[in-house]
Amino acid sequence: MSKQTISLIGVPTDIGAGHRGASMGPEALRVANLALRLERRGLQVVDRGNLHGPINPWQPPTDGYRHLDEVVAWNMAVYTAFHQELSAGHLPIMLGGDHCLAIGSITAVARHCRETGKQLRVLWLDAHSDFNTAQATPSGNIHGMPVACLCGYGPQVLTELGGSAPATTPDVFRQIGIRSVDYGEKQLVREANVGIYDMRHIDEEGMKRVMEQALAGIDENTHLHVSFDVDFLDPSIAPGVGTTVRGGPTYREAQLCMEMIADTGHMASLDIVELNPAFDKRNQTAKLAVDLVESLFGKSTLIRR
Ligand code: HAR
Ligand code: MN
Ligand code: MN
Ligand code: MN
Repeated sequence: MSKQTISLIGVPTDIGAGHRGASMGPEALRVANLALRLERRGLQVVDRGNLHGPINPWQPPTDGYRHLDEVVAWNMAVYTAFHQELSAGHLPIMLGGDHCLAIGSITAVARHCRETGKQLRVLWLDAHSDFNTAQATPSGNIHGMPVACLCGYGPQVLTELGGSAPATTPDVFRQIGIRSVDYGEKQLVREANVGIYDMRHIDEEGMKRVMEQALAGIDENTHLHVSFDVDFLDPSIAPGVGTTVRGGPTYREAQLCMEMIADTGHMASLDIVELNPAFDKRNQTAKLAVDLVESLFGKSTLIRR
């Protein structure tokens, strides 16, 4: 079998976020040697450089959304680039950028799945469930809305980014690490029946059982997409994000989570988002993210099983 090719796609924007600085995420991940670390795992890595898009005008919301036009422009660029890499048989990694960009990446993945007859599963590693709507959002920040948009709840320019229908449905999602859901958002995720493994669930059952449940049913025909919002991690180890929420997974819990995903052998695309170097110290959060991504690609602490 030929070497798996990984394509890195930088998306330097904070257009959907409530703090400036996630636009510096792609470079922080490069400086933390993401490409070299993956190459050392025997993978072929091509860095496609950065996508381009509108500047952040830093405006208040209109009709419940901040920067909707700019968010659409950036997501169209992500959608096109991601789909191109998937069609070429590559494993794309989006270097975000804030989490609104997952609308573009996952819309592309969903299209690729329709074209190849694959079953989509999305693991959403995050402190937040990102299921807000214009009515429910406390902020208008679209990085709090991507899962809702992907499931058809949101402005048509985002819900139909890839054509005439929503990209996917709530049943493909498994959310891990959730501990901050807004009032109206909570009703929405309940109604939509999104698969949520919140921190309470992780505390009570342990990361191992939670991951067994979240990964259940994955088989040869599954395209597994991992959307890794760095604020998933406990802020004591990952301060370099815009929206820290205490009470997240420890280093060892996060590592186990990543190793169990790697063990499936079916991860076929990845987002690394919400890394914000403006809040970081000595690039430690980028280095931690790279370390955990190595685990996602099979670096293991196991001696033998
Ligand atoms: N739920 C809040 C809002 O909608 C905060 C969302 C923060 N989102 C992220 N991505 N950082 O998960 O404004
Ligand atoms: Mn494929
Ligand atoms: Mn998020
Ligand atoms: Mn988050």
